Amino acid sequence: MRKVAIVGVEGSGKTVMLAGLGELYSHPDPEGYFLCPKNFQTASYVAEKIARMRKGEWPTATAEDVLQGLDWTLRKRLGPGQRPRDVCEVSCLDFAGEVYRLAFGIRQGATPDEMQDEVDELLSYVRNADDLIVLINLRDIIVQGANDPRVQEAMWITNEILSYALDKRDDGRTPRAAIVLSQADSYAVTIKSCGGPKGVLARYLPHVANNYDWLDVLASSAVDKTVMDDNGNIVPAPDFQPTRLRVIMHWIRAGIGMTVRGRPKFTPQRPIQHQVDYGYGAPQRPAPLFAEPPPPSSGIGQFFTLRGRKNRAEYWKFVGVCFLICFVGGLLSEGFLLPLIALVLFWPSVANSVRRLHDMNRSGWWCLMGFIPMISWLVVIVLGCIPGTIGDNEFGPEP
Ligand SMILES: Nc1nc2c(ncn2[C@@H]2O[C@H](COP(=O)(O)OP(=O)(O)OP(=O)(O)O)[C@@H](O)[C@H]2O)c(=O)[nH]1
Ligand SMILES: [Mg+2]
Repeated sequence: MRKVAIVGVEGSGKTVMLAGLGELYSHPDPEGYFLCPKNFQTASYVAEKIARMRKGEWPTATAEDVLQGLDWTLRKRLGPGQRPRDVCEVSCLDFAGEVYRLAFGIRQGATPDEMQDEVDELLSYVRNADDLIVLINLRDIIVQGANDPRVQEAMWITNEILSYALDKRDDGRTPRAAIVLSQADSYAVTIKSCGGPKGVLARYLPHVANNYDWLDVLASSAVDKTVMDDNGNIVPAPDFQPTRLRVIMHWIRAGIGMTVRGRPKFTPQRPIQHQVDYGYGAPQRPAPLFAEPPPPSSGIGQFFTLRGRKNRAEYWKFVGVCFLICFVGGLLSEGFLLPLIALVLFWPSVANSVRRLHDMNRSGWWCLMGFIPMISWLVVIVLGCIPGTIGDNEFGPEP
């Protein structure tokens, strides 16, 4: 179960983002990933909010006493006729921004009795997340400005949420975390003029930028098209699509299988692909080198396939057998057979290294390092020592 906490003060865009993610991933993305609701409440929450937005209305502010649990299974479609693979479970909660004020704001400690359960639930939601997405609405910091007392408090709460969530837990784990600037559709020019989302943070919220510069900072929006309604308000266009939220799912996916014990790793191990082009040069994620379906786990095929993962024990077994074959072959034939043995073992050795790299959630291309003279032996040892990622990763289930 991957607990993804999408948090932020009131109006930061939590509800819109959660509904948008559910809607966007109700269809498989170009790589085949989709979200399958685990219960009716999740499906109806998304349907109701999206229907409202398609009518040109934003969802109403979440009421203080409403706590909506959303549970999905992230799945990946394989080839035609094949059953989709479960990647992980994603569970989120939608709280009212007002509960964040009670838990982290200046009224902290003055929580009315009837709200205590919500506040406790929120604290445990933030504290136990695997992935923490802290939303900051660009409108608040750019238009309202940090001189507005309500925005000041909102930013204080954001800071408090981050410090509470990233404080070391009893089990030594810390969540991966990202600051997401929401409503980026309205502020693309500002983002560009600041040189990207980190630049926006540095210009408008320097204290947050100074403290959390080491976190991922992304810009996103739940709608790709807006129109002005009769009252002059900007509302979603009836045919809007939440495609700009893909950046969020890519960030979540980049953490799957990532070890977060001990020293936290906040930056995705692989660069994430921003499908949203705000014009400030997004990093590109290379297409996976070896795609699904899963590799043959038995028979001779397992030594030749480049798909899937190999743990350290399997890797060393293979290296040991190769060594033995070379040693015995060299002895018996006084070296005459060695070139032939090398030829036969070449591809299985490459496959062995590539699958070990996959176990570490690294691209198989790294095995080319093994062809550099002098360090190839070092590569063999390093590949056999680094532990694989825990749980599923981009290349398949844990071996
Ligand atoms: N243009 C645009 N506006 C957005 C976007 N996301 C949020 N907004 C604006 O921000 C407002 C608040 O969004 P919500 O999702 O309701 O915020 P929330 O965090 O759930 O707020 P509470 O329920 O009060 O805690 C919306 O009514 C929109 O005006 C977006 O992607 N694009
Ligand atoms: Mg809400």
